[in-house]
Amino acid sequence: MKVTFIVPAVGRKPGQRYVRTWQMEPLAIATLAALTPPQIERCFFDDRVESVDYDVATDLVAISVETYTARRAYQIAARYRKRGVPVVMGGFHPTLAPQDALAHADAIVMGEAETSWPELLADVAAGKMKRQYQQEQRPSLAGHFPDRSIYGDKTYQPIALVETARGCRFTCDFCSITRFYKRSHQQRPVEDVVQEIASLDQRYVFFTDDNIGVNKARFRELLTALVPLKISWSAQVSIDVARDEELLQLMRRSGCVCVLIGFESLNPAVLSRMDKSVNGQAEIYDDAARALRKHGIGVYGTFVFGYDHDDQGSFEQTLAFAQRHGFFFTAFNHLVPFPGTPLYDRLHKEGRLLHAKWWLAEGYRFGDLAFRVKGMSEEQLADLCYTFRQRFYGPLSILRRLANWRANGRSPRRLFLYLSLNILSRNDVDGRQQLPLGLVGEPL
Ligand code: B12
Repeated sequence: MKVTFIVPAVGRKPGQRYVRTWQMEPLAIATLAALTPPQIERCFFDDRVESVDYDVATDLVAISVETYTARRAYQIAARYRKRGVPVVMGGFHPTLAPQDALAHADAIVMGEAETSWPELLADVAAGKMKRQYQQEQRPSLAGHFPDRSIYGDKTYQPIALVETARGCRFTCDFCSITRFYKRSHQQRPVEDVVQEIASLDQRYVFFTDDNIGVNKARFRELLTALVPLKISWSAQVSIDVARDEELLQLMRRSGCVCVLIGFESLNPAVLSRMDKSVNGQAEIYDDAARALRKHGIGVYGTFVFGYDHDDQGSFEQTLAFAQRHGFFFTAFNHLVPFPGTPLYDRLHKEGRLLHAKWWLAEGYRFGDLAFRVKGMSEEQLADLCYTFRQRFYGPLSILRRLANWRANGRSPRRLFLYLSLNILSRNDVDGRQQLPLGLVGEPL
């Protein structure tokens, strides 16, 4: 038996290179490859960095699907199913919008795949694949190591994705994680993480955890174990880590280059609406940014716009905040109603969704709003996000943010990272904007 794994792209602008900052190693595929019994032959196409060769014979196709890649996934699935090859889908979108995915797949795997995937493969071998798989309990992550040999010689960003834990306890209304993991948090043993990192070729690691600092004692244990590995790393953390000086010192010693913090908004009314209680009051933001700066830790600040209290002033204020503190990166995102989130349900109930399945809507592009915004038009909000991304990644802003020398420039390597990644992000602002979802004209 032979399985072909596929990662779909969001879409493609004719004649243009794919968004470079999105071309990262797909950890889900290495995880599934490791869970595949050795007697099963494996093949892998990554639509973001190469073309899918539909002529390569296969018995089963397994596609990893996010909401933004659903349209492209369905197009790829249609090509295989036309040839009589069964298609399985898994990942965030099939889990949170199962009926949508089932209309385009022979089977779906909902949630984590550690026990469901081997079960499905056994069913396929016995000729009795079911339509839906979902494991009852969260799997233990101990003793599981991804098989990165599946990546072959594909050209990804030179950064390894490593998990130390999955899930998040917070309940932000726009986030898919809460629903996917049902608010639970599952950790890998620190010795497994260390063993995996020691086996990697890359020395730069992005931890995929949704909040790597959620359990402070375990975070300290992990950081202490990372020190001798001499890696550089980045991860998502919640703002509360910045209150702990000793932890910040240990983070720096263990090779932390940059942390991604979901500040989301400087407006307390918006924070309360989105249920981002962990951020407390926006007035602690300056203290947190100063503490990180003092310890030479770069900040990737992410912000979201489109709540009812947002206006152009919110953008100006946010840009000034990010520049004042010399942030390494920022994301000026508009609010996205991902299916399965409380935000989606609320906007649906209020009749504000422009399309119930916006991810399949004809003509919908990356950067377009999917719901009726209050206080300005959808186009105005989309333009503001684009304009402020351009301003943040403009040449003068890049130079100005070097004033945070400790985090962004203190060594030739750090300076190189800061400049090259900012220039790359600057190029990708245009690469992503108005990116069509899927291939234009290809049937679903
Ligand atoms: C690392 C990461 C990225 C990286 C790259 C990831 C990559 N694959 O190349 C970067 C930074 C580029 C990125 C970009 C974006 N990301 Co991102 N990303 C993540 C993050 C933090 C980790 C992903 C990961 O590797 N997890 C570890 C693996 C092992 O877990 P997993 O993918 O869930 O896989 C398990 C199961 O889902 C299942 N499974 C998955 N696929 C399949 C397929 C089959 C067939 C089967 C059987 C099972 C299965 O099995 C696996 C093992 O249990 C997740 C959040 C998260 N916690 O997962 C967000 C996340 C996936 N990203 C998200 C988003 C929105 C984006 C962006 C749109 C952000 C933006 N505005 O630019 C872009 C889109 C880029 C694209 N799709 O090309 C959302 C997706 C939500 C949704 N409903 O679709 C997530 C969930 C974050 C969130 N908080 O909501 N991302």
